[in-house]
Amino acid sequence: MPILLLLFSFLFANESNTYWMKVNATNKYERSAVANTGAVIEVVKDDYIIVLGNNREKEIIEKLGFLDTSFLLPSSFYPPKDDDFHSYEEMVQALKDLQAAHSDISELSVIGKSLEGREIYKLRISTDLANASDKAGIAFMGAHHAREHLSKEVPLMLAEYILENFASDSRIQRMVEGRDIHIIPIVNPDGVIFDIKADRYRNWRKNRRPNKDGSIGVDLNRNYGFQWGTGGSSKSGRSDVFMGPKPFSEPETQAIKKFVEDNENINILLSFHTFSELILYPWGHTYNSISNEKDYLVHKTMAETMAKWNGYRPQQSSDLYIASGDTTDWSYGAHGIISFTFELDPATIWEGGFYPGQDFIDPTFRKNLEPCLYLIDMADNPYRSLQSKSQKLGFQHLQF
Ligand code: 0X9
Ligand code: ZN
Repeated sequence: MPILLLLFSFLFANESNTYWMKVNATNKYERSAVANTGAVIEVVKDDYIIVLGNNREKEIIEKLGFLDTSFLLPSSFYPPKDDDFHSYEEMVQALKDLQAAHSDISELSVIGKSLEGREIYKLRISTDLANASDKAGIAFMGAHHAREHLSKEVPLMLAEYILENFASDSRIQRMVEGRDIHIIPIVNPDGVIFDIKADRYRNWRKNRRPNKDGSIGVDLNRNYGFQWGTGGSSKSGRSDVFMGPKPFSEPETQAIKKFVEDNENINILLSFHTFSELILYPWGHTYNSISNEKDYLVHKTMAETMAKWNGYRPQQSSDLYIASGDTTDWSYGAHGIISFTFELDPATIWEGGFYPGQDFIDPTFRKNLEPCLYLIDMADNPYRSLQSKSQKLGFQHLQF
């Protein structure tokens, strides 16, 4: 390792001692073996993957014979030019202001509290809010993972776009009249705050649960209660993919569980993450495809349709690597909701990874707007996506 990098790593080593690793795993089986160490796979290429993990996980990967290069990840300073990103407090204020400016068609509520007692907010958009449960529902959520800051900006901008264009755009107007739209930009407030504490990016992923072994944090995207703990997650609190002591052990996943159970009209769910530019659909816990052929085809077709707008790669989650206990395996597996995970921009770690800078916010939202509107449209009957163009009879979409 170059001496300067070594010095930098030493000075700014992030407190969880995370290693950046280039790993020679070349197929989904080798990638799943790496995921099973408890390390996090962040980039998947044909002939290697980029992995973040602690010292123990690095040692196991080394023993497996897969490790190419590694270095201790420095935690950078939070650059002032990233001010356009919303902190938790700024997000809460933005949601309050937005709701107040459009109070006839939106409602702000708290669906639960985080472990440290912070409120998890949900903005609901619909005309005739008192009877919104009778309409087709859709849920968007962001920031399960603390360091994935773009994943909370995109759902906020979607809410802004819908509310600000309602009066002037007849397509948006029809969507708001015909749908029950739920937007939860920050599922993990404690983690989001911690990741920028003292104006330093900390590469934090999990919530802030003090674990029994003295470590901190449960991976909320390994804590959902469908096929929980069946692969690609860890029993060690020190792992970044710690599954937690039991399914739904965390107040944040409990809040989402209750929200989904309370809103039986939800037919489509989209969970935003970053990064890699992917559209993922269940299953994640098994290499098998969804056995209901129609449901499998709906996910695949919708993912491929959306990919034409945002240019992302559509694929089954487990084609990347096995991971169990994620949001979408549960929302589809336990509730039959057609579910997607978007891994937003950028495509690679070389463009900034989790911290690409604020210039990414606007373009990332723009390329994902049409996919989001398409999902809202399809929420009354996602199986419509399987019909030919002339049969669809939905709201009008951009042509490609
Ligand atoms: O691993 C995750 O939780 C998601 N990726 S992230 O880099 N944002 O952490 C992907 C979840 C998709 N599920 C599976 N690959 N099984
Ligand atoms: Zn994530």
